[in-house]
Amino acid sequence: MTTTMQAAAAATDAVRMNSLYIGGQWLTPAGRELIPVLNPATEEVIGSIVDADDSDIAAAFAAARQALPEWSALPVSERTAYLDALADALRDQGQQLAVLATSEIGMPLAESRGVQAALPEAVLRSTAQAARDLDWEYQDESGSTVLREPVGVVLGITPWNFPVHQLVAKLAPALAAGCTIVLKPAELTPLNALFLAALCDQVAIPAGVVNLVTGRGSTTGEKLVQSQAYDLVSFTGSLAVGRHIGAVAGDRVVRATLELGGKSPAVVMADADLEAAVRTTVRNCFTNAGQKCNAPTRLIVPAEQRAAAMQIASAAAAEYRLGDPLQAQTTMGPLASDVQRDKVLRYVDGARERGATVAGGRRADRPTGFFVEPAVITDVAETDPVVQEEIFGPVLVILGHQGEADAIRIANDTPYGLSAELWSADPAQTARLVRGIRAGQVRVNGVRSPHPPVAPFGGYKASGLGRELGAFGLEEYLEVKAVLGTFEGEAG
Ligand code: TXE
Repeated sequence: MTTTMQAAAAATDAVRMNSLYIGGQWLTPAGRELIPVLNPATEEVIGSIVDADDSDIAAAFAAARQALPEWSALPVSERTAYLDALADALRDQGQQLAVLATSEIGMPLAESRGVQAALPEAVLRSTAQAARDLDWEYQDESGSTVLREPVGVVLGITPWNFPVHQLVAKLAPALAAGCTIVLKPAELTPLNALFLAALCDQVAIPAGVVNLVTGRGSTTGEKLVQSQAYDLVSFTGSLAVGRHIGAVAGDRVVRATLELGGKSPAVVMADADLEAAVRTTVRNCFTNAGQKCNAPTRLIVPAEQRAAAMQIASAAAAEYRLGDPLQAQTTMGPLASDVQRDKVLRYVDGARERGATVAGGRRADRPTGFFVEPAVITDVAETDPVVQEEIFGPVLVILGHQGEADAIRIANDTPYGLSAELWSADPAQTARLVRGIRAGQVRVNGVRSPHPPVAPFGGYKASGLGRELGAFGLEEYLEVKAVLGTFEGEAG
C-alpha cells in the first residue's frame, strides 16, 4: 500500500459507517437499506451509509426542537466559542478530512486541502466574528427596539461537489444565529459529513444542536422536505430539486434559501491581456473537474480573437494531468459518478454532432474511474444546450462578442446569474460591465479562487434565493422583531 492509500484507509476508518448522529448520540439503526459509497477514481466501495427512514427523521427533528430553547438562549459569545472550537478541530484534522473528501469526490488533494479544510475553517471563524459584530438588539429613531432572533430549526440539504464547505456554510450561520440544524449530505459524499459530525461531538456542541441523517434524495431527502418539522430549509444543489423544495417551503410559508446552479460568463474585452484571461478562465473553469456551481463555463471574447482564444484554451486544457487525485502530480481527478460522466459526454457529443469544433472531451483511456478529458468547444450557436445549460464537468465554451453591449447581452443570456469574471483594461468600462451583468459575484481582472469567506455568495435569477457566508449569510437564519413601547432588553 502506498502512503496516500494508507492515509485514505485511515481516513475512512475514522468514519462511523452506517450511522446517524441524532441528539448527541451515534445510532446505527437496524433494518435500513445500506447505500454503498464509491471512490470515483478507483470505483471501489469505500464505505456505506444508512438510507434514513421516517422514524430516524422524526427523531432528528425532535432532538433539534428540544435543543433549541437552551441553545438560542446562550450568549452569542458562548455559541460562537463552539464555532471557533470546531474551526480548531478542522485545522488539526484538516489533512485527514481532505484525504477523505478526495477519496469520495475525486478532487485533487491540493484542491481539497483548500476548499474542504482551510475554507470551512475560515468560514467558521468569520461567521463567528460576524455574529459577534452583529447588532442583535438596538433602538431605532422611533424609540422602538429591534431584536434579532433565530428562525428556529433548520433543515440543511447539501450536494457533493464541495461537500465539507457546503455543510459548514449552513451549519456555521445556523449555529451562530441560535438555530439548531438537521443536515442531510449528498449520498455520493456522505463520509466527510459523518467525519464532521464526529468533530461536532468532539468539541462538545450540546446534544441535538447538530444532527446528521444520511440517505438518498428521493427517499430520505424528500421525507425531510415534506416533514412539517423545520422553520427554514437551506438547500444547495440542482435547479430542478431547488424549485421543488422552494415550492414545498412556499406552500407552507417557511423560509427557503436556495443555492442552485450556474452558467457563468468570463467576459474578455479587446484591451485585456487575452493569454492571461484565457488561462485563468481555464483554471477557474476546470477546478474540481468543472464540478463547481460558479465555474466560468462561457468564455466571451471579441469575435476577432475567438480563434486565438480557442488555441490558448485548448493548449491549457491539454496540460491537465488526469489521474489518482491523491497523487501530487494529478491536476484533474475523475467526475464524481458514472452518472455525471455520462451527462458530460452526452453534452459534448451532442455539440460535436451539431457541428461544433471540440478539443478534448472524450472518455479518458484509463482502467478505472469516471474520467473525462477536459473539453473546449467553439463554433456553436448561442442557443445550443452546451451554452445554455449547466453541464457540471470540465467543459468550456468559447463565444465571440461585437463589443461592450453585445458582451453584456451574451453574459446575461442564460437562466442563471450566479457569478461572472471580467477582463478589461479600462476602469470606466469595467464599472459598466460590473453593473450590467446580473450575477451575485463578479471577479475583476483575475482575482483568484476560492471565494473569500466573508463575501456574500449566491445567485440572481435561477441561480437561487438568498446568500451564504458573512453577515448576509447570517441574516438568512434570523428573524427581526420590532418591539414598540418600553422594553428592558438584554443584548445577547
Ligand atoms: O443534484 P441534486 P445531483 C447540478 C449539476 C449536477 C446536477 C445533478 O448540474 O449535474 O445538479 O446533481 C438531495 N428532496 N448541481 O443530482 O439531486 C440530494 O440527495 C430533498 C449544482 O447530485 O440536486 C443531495 O443531497 N432532497 C449544484 C442534494 O439534494 C433531495 C451542486 C443535491 O442533489 C431531493 C450539485 C428531493 N426530492 C449539483 N432530490 C451547485 N449549486 O453547486 C435530491 N435531493
